[in-house]
Amino acid sequence: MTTPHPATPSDWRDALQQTLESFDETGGHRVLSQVFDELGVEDALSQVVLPYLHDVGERWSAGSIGVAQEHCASNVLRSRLSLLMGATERTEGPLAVLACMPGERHEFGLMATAVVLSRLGWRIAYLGASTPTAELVHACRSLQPVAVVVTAQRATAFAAHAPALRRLAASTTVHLAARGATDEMATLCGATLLEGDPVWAARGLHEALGRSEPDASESTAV
Ligand code: B12
Repeated sequence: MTTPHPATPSDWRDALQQTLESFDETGGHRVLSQVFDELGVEDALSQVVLPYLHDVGERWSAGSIGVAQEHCASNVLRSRLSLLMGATERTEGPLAVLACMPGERHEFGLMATAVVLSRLGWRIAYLGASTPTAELVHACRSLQPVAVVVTAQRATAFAAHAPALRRLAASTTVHLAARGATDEMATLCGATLLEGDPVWAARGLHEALGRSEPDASESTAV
């Protein structure tokens, strides 16, 4: 029996579930190559990969899959997003510094934003999971980015570092994103909220800073 070719975003997510959650990493990579190819990177991230991650978490918290399956799926997706982040080497373009707040290890949303900004012509300094605030400030002092995006699942992660974020916001635009980012936190930190899904948020950030359309010829799916 052959598996039907996925036709809808839900079919693609099912295909990821069938491969990654039975530890078939090769099959999972194959599905990812196909979906990036067929839907394009942005739609594949927005409609398939990020919602799939959400579903994985729901299955894991409902006990229908174990932590090993969740880790296997996460690792394959992380390696793929890392490849996409490195797919464009730029020496010009606005620079964004992206980091998760201290203690925060959920980084897929931030990685997706990095991928999209990069494809829109930005240079990215990706500092990744659980970045100490002092290191973030130090990096920004030397890199002088146009924008800084910081993420946290919990609002308290922003609140605990509000003074440092406020100081940073005096020299660049600081954007708070992900579940912990609220109006209250943005006000407290002198920052701006970056709302919506990571793909749309990247487009919004790009438009807000008045940049031109992407040079799609430089971007390749991996
Ligand atoms: C993968 C994953 C992990 C991985 C992360 C690996 C990695 N390198 O990122 C690992 C295994 C490390 C992990 C650890 C933990 N996790 Co976890 N994890 C997940 C999972 C399955 C996917 C998260 C994800 O990336 N989703 C994709 C993002 C894009 O979707 P989202 O989180 O819904 O975000 C939405 C918005 O907030 C926004 N957004 C998110 N990020 C960004 C970034 C930007 C820039 C923008 C603009 C927008 C944006 O976009 C999304 C809407 O489209 C979720 C399940 C879920 N339901 O989300 C659980 C989940 C987030 N984890 C959870 C928990 C409890 C934990 C742990 C505490 C488990 C434990 N006991 O150790 C630890 C905490 C680690 C830490 N200190 O941060 C809970 C959180 C519950 C809560 N409300 O706080 C969830 C929801 C699982 C669940 N159903 O219980 N986790």
